[in-house]
Amino acid sequence: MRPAACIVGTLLFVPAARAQQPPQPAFTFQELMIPMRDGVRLQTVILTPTDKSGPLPILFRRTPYGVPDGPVAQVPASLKELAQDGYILVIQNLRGRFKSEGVFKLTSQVDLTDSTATNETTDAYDSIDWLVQHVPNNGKVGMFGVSYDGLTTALALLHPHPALKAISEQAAPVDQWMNDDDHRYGALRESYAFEYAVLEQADKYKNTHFAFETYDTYSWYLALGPLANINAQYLHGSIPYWNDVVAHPDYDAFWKREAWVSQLHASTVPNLNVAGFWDQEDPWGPWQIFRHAAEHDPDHTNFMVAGPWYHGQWRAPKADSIGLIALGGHETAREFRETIEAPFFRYYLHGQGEKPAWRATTFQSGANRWRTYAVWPPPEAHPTNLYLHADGTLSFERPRSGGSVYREYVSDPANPVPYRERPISPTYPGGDWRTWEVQDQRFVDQRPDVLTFVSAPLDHDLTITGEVSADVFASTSGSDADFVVKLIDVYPEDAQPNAWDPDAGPRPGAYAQSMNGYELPIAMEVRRGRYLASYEHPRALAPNAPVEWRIPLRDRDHVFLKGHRVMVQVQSTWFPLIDRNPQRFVPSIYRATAADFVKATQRVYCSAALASHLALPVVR
Ligand code: PG9
Repeated sequence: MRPAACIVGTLLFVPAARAQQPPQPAFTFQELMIPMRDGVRLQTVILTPTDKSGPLPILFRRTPYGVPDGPVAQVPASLKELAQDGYILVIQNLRGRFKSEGVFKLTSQVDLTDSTATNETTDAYDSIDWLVQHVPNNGKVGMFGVSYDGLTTALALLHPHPALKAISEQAAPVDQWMNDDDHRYGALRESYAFEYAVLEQADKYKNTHFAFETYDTYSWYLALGPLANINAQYLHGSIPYWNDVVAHPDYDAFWKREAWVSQLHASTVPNLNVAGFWDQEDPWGPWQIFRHAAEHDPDHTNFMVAGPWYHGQWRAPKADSIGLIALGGHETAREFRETIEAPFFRYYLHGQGEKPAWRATTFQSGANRWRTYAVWPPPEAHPTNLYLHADGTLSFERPRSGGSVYREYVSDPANPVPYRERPISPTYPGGDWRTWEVQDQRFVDQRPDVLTFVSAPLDHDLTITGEVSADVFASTSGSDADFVVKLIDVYPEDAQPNAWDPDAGPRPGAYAQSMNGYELPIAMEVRRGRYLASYEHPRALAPNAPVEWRIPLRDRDHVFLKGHRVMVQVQSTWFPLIDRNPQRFVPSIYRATAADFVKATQRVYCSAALASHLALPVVR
């Protein structure tokens, strides 16, 4: 087996050497090169269960991260529930990765009008065509996978092979300029886009981790300065995907072609979409696929599942907590696989059991319970405005004061707000990247460049189910700016009893391991001023003129419990997650020079006329 790499797909298999040896391996192992329509051959591993007989369905996963390179002794924990039903597992390296021939372009572009083109959709089609003819099977193929493997799964929807009877795309991105891994509404996810491009394009035969020479990557990115230095000092144009990012700052034809989901307008194959509410990489794509497929779904084959998970956590053995946040005794990952995922594939690929009776299932955080919905969002959720007030409070009452009422701060690109507590580890492997979205936000709420608004303790539970958004009226003294909005659940000061002897006090490190006063992010997002009026044609902001910033905060299902408080934080840097906005308008931030980065005074308005607020889908 290939040594475990960092990526979620590899969670699916553990090296045989480290596992306890059962009397016989769980699967027979076969490695083949499957030919595509243009003659390129893709490295493919076929694992056939040794404890099942009869024609079985095929479960197919396509990955850029590597396939097992030897017999798999045991069924991995993440597949135990599925494996009980019996599937031939097929895992394939994408074109240009590892032993697969061709070139890996790190692209989602699919041109269905070009009959000579190859792409992830045609490679899936050709592989399935070959598999059903050459591997004894029951005529039914499923695809599934997390993240890139979810993307290759979802791309099969654009022209599915007739034998493809069910898929589960899990955390698949759909438009890398608009959201998910690489940008948020055009704001570059600097650390991710750079480190991921190196990971996958520095060496065909491995996943490469950029060698930072500074321990705290916050310091490394700050010392790096303008983005142009990435190529000038480190990559020297050697990473094609990074070159594309730099060459296409705006939402141009290149990115619109990458936004493959714009071609999806029907549920073409039964699909279980899976998303994590705290997915630090691809939280948005699955909801878009779900919505696009719902445009035409007469047979009701398009389903949505969302849970309290970081990227791919639903494949962990249990997921009974995320970071410090306990999930009410539920083993949410195991429960998802046992009661949702395995029955879904059992129904469509084995013809046993029943079709899901719901359209969406969520694990509702706060209340910590599974919920099913016949429609999403549920009709009983009503958009309700939660207003930011100039005294730092939050309430459902609209501010009454007229005139120019605001709070302000100075945003300094030379001293950006860290997105998580320093020192910040590289994105991969290991480190704290996976759980940063549940990190206690007290580490920044006293900074002079972070505004905090907080409600009174709630006198009843507040349930939000559906799409959340922020509508902030704000100005900058510069000519470009970012605004980041965070919706936070503040736990009571006595949320849990102290777990230490009162005389001895807490062990070192234990005091911070408590939910008392914890500030748990529920939703966070950024928007970049240059793209407020147009994603295609960036424009400078007029200095000191308040404008409306609509900031989508995605689909949620959360209960702020009685006694908790609701908090909103607003800031203008989020580093190095998001690159620093120079705050002076330049035609392309990739060509900004150090002199372009200037301090700016940001104002957030809280008056009757300019009533900044969050729109919450409140269930009464
Ligand atoms: N988030 C990763 C990714 C998916 C698709 C494109 C680029 C990156 C992943 O975990 O696979």
